[in-house]
Amino acid sequence: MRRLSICLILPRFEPSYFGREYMLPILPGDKRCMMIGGALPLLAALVPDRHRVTILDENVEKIDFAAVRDFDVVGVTGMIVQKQRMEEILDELRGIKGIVCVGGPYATVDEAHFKGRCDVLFLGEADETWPCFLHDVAAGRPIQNRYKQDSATDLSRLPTPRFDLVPTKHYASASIQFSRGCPFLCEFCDIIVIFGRKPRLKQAPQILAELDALLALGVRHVFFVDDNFIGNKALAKALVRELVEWQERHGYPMTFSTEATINLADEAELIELMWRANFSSVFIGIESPRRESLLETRKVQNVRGDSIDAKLDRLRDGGIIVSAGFIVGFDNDDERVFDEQFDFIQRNGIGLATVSILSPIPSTPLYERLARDGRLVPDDEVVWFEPKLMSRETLKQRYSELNLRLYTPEAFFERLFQGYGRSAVFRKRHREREIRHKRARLKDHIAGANNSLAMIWRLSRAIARERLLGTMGRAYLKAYMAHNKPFGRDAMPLTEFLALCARHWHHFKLAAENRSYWGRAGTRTSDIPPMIQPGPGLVRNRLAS
Ligand code: B12
Ligand code: SF4
Repeated sequence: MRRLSICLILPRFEPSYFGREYMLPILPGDKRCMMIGGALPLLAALVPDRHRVTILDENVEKIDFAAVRDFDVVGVTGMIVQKQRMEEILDELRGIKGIVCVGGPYATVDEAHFKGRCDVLFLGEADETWPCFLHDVAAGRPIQNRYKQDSATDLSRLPTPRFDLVPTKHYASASIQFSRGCPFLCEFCDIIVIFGRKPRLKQAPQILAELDALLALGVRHVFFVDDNFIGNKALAKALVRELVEWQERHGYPMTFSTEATINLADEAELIELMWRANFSSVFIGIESPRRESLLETRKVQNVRGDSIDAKLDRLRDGGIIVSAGFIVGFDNDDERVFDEQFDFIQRNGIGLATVSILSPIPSTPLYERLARDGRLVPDDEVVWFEPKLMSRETLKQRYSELNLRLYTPEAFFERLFQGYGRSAVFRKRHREREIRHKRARLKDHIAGANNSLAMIWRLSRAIARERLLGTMGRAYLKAYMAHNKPFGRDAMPLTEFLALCARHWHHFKLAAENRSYWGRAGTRTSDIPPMIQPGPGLVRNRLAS
């Protein structure tokens, strides 16, 4: 048996709404990436003990290709937005002596794309195939060029991911996966194609062991990267009960967030438990305020029961901040939908709203339908299908405008504080969370003033670089005085407000750069309404270029 050296690579992301690349340098410390990705630490944990594993996240450190060439096995992961960078990395690795493997969500849905670009392809889950493959390599037995598991992974048998191989201090948060799969049927989603509709889950002790490991490494925020945290509500509830006890036992050292479907709003007991377990926010795919568009895309859970507005109010009253995803470009979307989306997001006080253009991912029912109807346009990187009620150009243009409107400082802070002001219960819980947090992290509390000063300096520098210090600085000050200060003792602490400014700056800059949701630059638009040109700075400069 040979002792193998294995290198696992996560390619760089382009700046995107999710990556918060423009926010990270403003935060205290040296944060380089939003989140520790789930795949590599798990794959590393699945490597038999005798081998040596290295994790290389290009979002945190540069890849030294000369060094990578010496490994026996090199594995590259990636999702669809990393396609181009995956190609570049695989080109660099061409001809190395080690075996080049590719796996992950993109390879799984577009196998053909990787033909000839790697030695071995792993499709779908690889929790069983990956260690078997390594075993064969080490034993000098023949290997296949394509691995696909016969059956779905039993998550209750997964080991604790090797978080110890990751430089945790450079990440704003870590990820833990509790379940895979989702019971719903949204037409554009590849989750149900890759992971199936019956959620498979880890056991609570596994999750607690992962939390212990992360806590020991200094991690203070964990994102549960489930496709739908409440895919199995009974077991989610049981886990959250354990999380409450874990937090109490350790003095509330962590905050949590996750992704869930809107029917969470109908689960009063679960919301209460999540609040007690210190879940600060939940990302929900709201997609559209338009009922016909939701029905078209089979997002039926969003039209059931009372209105989405009422559901969002219940979540807010439970102390949970909702960030949400929206989609434009459905067959039922005409040009009025952009105003409807804007009004909905403002009305419901959704500060962090991420709007995307409908994206037919290969393998999804949406992709199949559009292919059947001859409506796919593979050459277009931003809108790679023919919309029904508007042209591709109009969709791009109106999408850019919508993002710019949503992320003017005025619109952003107005909706955010409107939501904050709407629920006294929310504000009370928000304050309680702060107290919990400060008790748990006295050291951070003492560092609070220093952190605020550091953020003011870093934010000012970032804004000044874009020649927007006057305009944006005034806008932030105005937002603080007009929206936050009037709340008196309920007002957000300065560090939290500054972190919000940093978030706003990230979204504003992305919108101004006219990047699409997928992180690639969208088409340039010269006809931007004057109301969203904040002055002689970024927006006009970038968009005119
Ligand atoms: C966490 C997450 C993120 C994080 C990424 C953090 C990071 N630093 O990596 C953030 C929030 C930034 C993110 C953003 C986006 N994401 Co995302 N994300 C996820 C999520 C929820 C979990 C990923 C994860 O950690 N999984 C846990 C690991 C263990 O699973 P895994 O990666 O599949 O790995 C297993 C196998 O695939 C395989 N494997 C994986 N890689 C490799 C490599 C080798 C060599 C081998 C052998 C095996 C192997 O082995 C693993 C164990 O079985 C997934 C959904 C999901 N369930 O996976 C979506 C998902 C990956 N995201 C997706 C998308 C589309 C996006 C966004 C474009 C928007 C969106 N819909 O959320 C943005 C893009 C951001 C950008 N432009 O930069 C899609 C990808 C579609 C595709 N087929 O490529 C997914 C599948 C969800 C979806 N359908 O929307 N995302
Ligand atoms: S609810 Fe989310 S994860 Fe589930 S099928 Fe719909 S988009 Fe996919």
